[in-house]
Amino acid sequence: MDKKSIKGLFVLLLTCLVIFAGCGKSKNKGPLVESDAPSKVYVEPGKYDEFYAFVSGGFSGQLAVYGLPSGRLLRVVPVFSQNPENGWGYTEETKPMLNTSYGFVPWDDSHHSELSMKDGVPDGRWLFINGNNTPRIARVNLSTFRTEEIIEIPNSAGNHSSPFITPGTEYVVAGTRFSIPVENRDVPIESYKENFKGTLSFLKVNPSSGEMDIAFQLITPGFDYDLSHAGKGPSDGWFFFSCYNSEQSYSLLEVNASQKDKDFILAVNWKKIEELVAKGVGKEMPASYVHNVYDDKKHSGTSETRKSVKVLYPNDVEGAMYYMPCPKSPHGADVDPTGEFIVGGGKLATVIPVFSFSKMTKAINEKKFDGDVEGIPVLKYEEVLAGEVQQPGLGPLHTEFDDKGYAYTSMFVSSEIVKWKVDTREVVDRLPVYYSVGHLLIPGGDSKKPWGKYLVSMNKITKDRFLPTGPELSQSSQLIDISGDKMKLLLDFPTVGEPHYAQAIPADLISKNSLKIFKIEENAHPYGIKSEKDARVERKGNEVHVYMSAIRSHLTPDNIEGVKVGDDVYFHLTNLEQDWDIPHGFTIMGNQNSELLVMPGETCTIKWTPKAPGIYPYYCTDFCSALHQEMQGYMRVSDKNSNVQIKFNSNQGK
Ligand code: RUQ
Ligand code: CUA
Repeated sequence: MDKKSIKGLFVLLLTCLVIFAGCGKSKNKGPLVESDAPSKVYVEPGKYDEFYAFVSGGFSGQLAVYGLPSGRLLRVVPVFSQNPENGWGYTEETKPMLNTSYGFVPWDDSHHSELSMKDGVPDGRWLFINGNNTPRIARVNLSTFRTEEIIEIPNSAGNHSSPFITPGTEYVVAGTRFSIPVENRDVPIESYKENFKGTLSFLKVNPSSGEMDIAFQLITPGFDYDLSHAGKGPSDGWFFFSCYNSEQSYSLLEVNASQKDKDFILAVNWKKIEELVAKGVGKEMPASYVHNVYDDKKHSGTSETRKSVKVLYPNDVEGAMYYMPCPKSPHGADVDPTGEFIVGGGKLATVIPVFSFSKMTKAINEKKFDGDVEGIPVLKYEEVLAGEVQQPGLGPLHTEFDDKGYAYTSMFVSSEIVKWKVDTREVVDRLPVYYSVGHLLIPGGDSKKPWGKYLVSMNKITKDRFLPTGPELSQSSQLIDISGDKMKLLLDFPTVGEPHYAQAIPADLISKNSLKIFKIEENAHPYGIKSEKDARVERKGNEVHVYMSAIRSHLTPDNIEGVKVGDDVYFHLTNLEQDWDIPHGFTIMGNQNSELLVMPGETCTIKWTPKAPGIYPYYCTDFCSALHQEMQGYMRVSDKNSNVQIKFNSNQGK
């Protein structure tokens, strides 16, 4: 949610909140839930949830995984931010994953999680998530729940309309929120109109490995490209990007970018552009961006810099891009399950415009244009509009769909979810949420076949929903039953970071493929060992490599001598366990790095540079066994000039 741009209305909302909060010391904030609500969210001990929900972390930069309907937090998957809890971004193996053309970037702002799809339906293989600040897209493998790829997006700034995907996971997209000079260079900001451009990047996804590669980049007028969704069914082959600031202002946007009555949704015929590119249209532009891949046999990431990107301008792709006028500062651009309707969420609009794909193609064929922007024709609003949802509420942002022909739109300002019928656009139900919803999710809710049943409202303001925890409150999500005619509130649950978008999928599509261990015989880590007897310490100049094993309940070697002040010591810890859920951890006194948390069959490396002579205990940090506290060892560090030789003990003969 772009809070600033709707400040005025927001103030109004706050006033309402104040009035609301002040109007009673009642303990019941909002409607009481119905008496059957507890049984609908209660997941018996030992039983599993029905859905996995993958919730973007917003400013945490991570991805959180919850069970629905319980709202239980199952896991936080580190993506763009370092995580000392398990060493992500601290270990030698994972540091390359956070490399960018700006150097090592330990944080990002992740807004949208998007599941891979097959035939327009989430298939549970991968999850894509955007890094908003340092433009990147990450891919998480849903059998390991680990980030295995991060690719940077050149010529982009504020990678917000991303990483939405096509129905067959052919492409993920990355549209820039901030227009900037392409290529980026030193120009006066006042030269915005002349020099600043938007870019929409299409990344090809390898169907077997999932690996991404920037296929082409469209250079577009200098607007703010906010959100997007792919067409499906009849509209498969098209992509729809909402954009605001068609005023092209570069200061006081909350006022200056709200001047026009309508901004746009940009319709892009990617299939047509794909054909043009195959014919050689477009040109390579020098660019520098980084592609990082994690190999789960080598248990290591590698980072590679790429040097050019294929760009196309509007006049290269004539007949493949059209602007549809959309009231007013649109945010969400959502396509219904049939693929016929495109819903715009105008943050400041009083209606929800619903565009018709068939009318759009007709208008294109009949050239029903209202001029153009830098060569991109603008279609006439009435010619592409199916109709408007009247009086939906205030501040429509995002729309998801159920399996019964209904749409659900989040209303930030009036703080409610509004249910309406897609084909008639008539509002049939509304439910207040607490408070100020941003995105909402329905399992499969942006796909061809939504599973429906639940809706999660991800609210931006928590206020009085939970016990106070000082000035900072965790964000609140609300689970809503949408199986009947009327929406019913079931549950509030706190979430980590600041969730923006999230997606959910039936549990068995993921759980059946979930990996339990890494096979030790497949461990191809260059410093990995296959058994305790291979454990050793080697000196190479001032580098000391400790090939260490961990297995209940011993770290081998557990005594090391001959390390000197100023040495770079690399602890390569291999967990020899081959049993599910038996990690071992590692740390050493004074370690100015994170811990290691090593899964069965895996090898991880932490670098340590001792600064003073002495004895340094190390130990396993994960309570792995009855003798976990015995899983310890000593490192002797000698003076720089000492002649103590490398010496260590192994566990042989024990
Ligand atoms: S969002 S402000 Cu409404 Cu998707 Cu990021
Ligand atoms: Cu291994 Cu505790």
